[in-house]
Amino acid sequence: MKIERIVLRHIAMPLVEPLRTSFGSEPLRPAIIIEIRADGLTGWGECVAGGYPGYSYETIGTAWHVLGEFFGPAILGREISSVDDLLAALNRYRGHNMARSALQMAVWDLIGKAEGKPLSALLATPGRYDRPKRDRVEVGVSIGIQDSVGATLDIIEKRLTEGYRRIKLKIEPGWDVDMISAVRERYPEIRLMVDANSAYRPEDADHLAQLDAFDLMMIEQPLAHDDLYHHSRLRQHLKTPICLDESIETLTDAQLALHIGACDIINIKTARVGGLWEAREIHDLCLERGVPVWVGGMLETGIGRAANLALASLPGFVLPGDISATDRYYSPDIADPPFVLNADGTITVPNGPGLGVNVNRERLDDVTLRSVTLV
Ligand code: OSB
Ligand code: MG
Repeated sequence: MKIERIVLRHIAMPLVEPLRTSFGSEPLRPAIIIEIRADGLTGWGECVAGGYPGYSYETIGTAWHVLGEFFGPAILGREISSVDDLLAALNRYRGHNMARSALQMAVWDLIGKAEGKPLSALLATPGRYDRPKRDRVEVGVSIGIQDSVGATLDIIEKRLTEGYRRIKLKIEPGWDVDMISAVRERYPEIRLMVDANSAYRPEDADHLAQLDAFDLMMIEQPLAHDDLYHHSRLRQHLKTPICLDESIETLTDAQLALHIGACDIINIKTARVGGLWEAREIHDLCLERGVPVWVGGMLETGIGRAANLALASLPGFVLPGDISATDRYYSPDIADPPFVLNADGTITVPNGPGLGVNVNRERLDDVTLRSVTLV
């Protein structure tokens, strides 16, 4: 397929409920929506870089620059018929995983549409796994830092009533042991985990060990993104399993982390690792090693959410993902149909061609701040 046109749209989506983490919160979720045209087909991708370099060094501005000046031009007018072709075209560029991943998502969508296959089937090629992919995946919900313990208990109650069966709470120094203790007292049985987004230092090890009392599924990314070494030390000090998010940007990061015992679990985010291809490679490594993985979220619109669901259908994703229903994030979303929670706490994996969602162009226009067309 010859790539004929690429459109980048910088959008701002009002969040139903902003997510406060240890590095802040954004009431308007920015994203770059990529549209690529080839052979009369349209592929969609979503770049989840934030408005500021908090979770990642990438921002909407850096992604706009890199997509418009380098990654887009590298495939424009070229024959791209497989993900391999895309990887080869981008091979000479380093980093910028969120921008890279968004373009790759659009290429997977195009290929799925050209072949009439859902993304989940493209990812689970015949013979690749000895277990079948799932058609619905277990999901959980991520709850931000609230103003009070009471507000936290209320929102947990609301999420449990909605049918979520795994709760993740964002923590930071000053918002951890007492809050979690109150939550555990009220809900002794729920599947509970915490995410620190790198808010602690190695000296906090004894403090973090107090969390061992609360039967948490895991603590996600307690220490700095570039500090596998102290994660491996901390792991010796805690009973609570350690999950890495920010620290794992490549397959070799995952290999090193497992080799030195820096984590028990990995949160795989397609955007953070540079694409679905790379996400699947890390999944395959962990599957082979018996390391549990789950699909992380970046408050995606329906476009990125569809990709997350397809990824989560692979057999190694044995823990619930941060893939909540559409109404937890956007009302309305820019893609249809909305994703809804099934009665068993799962979401159904799309099975239309490619991502399996329809972008509503009118709604997309409503939230677009600027756009550029590469031809
Ligand atoms: O650390 O997992 C994180 C959102 C933005 C940046 C970082 C993170 C998150 C989430 C969102 O936790 C989870 C979701 O999309 O529901
Ligand atoms: Mg995280």
